[in-house]
Amino acid sequence: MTLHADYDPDNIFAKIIRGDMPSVKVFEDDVALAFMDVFPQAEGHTLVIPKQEAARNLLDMPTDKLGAYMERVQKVARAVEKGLAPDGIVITQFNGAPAGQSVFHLHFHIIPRKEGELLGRHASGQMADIGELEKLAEKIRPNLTYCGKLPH
Ligand code: DGP
Repeated sequence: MTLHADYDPDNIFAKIIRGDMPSVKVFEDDVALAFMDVFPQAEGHTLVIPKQEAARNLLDMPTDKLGAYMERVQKVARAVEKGLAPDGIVITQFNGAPAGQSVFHLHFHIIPRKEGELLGRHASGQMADIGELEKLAEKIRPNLTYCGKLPH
C-alpha cells in the first residue's frame, strides 16, 4: 500500500528541500540535494534526494528524470570516496515501509564501509552530533568539483 500512496509534501525531506528543516548539506543543484544522514549507519552516511519531483520512491520517479538524478548519486558517492577513503561503499534505496523505507521522498543512501566494522542499524539509534556531521561534510564537499562533469 505504501508503495503507491499519495506524496506527502510535508515529509521531512520535502521540508529540508524547502529549508523548513535544517540539514548538513554536502551538495545541491537544481536536480538533487545531498546531506548527511542524522541516523548514520556508518561514519559519513550521506543521502541524495531529487529536488523537483514529488516521488515517494524509485517506482514513482519519472524515467526521463532518473538519469540526471543518478549522475548526482554517483557524483556524491565519488566525493564520499575521495573525502573519507572507505574500504567499500554501500549504495542502497528502499521502496515502501515493508521494504524498510521510513521517509517517503525518494533517496539513495551512500554508506561508507570500513573493513571489519559492523554496519549500524537502519534509521534507528541515537541522533548524530551535528558538529561531527559537519566535520565529515567538510571532508566530502571539496571533492565534488573533481568528480566528473555533469552534462545536465
Ligand atoms: P529510509 O528508511 O530508507 O526511508 O531512510 C531514511 C533515512 O533518513 C534514515 O537513514 C534516517 C534518515 N533521517 C530521518 N530523519 C532525518 C532528518 O530529519 N534529517 C536527516 N538528515 N536524516 C534523517
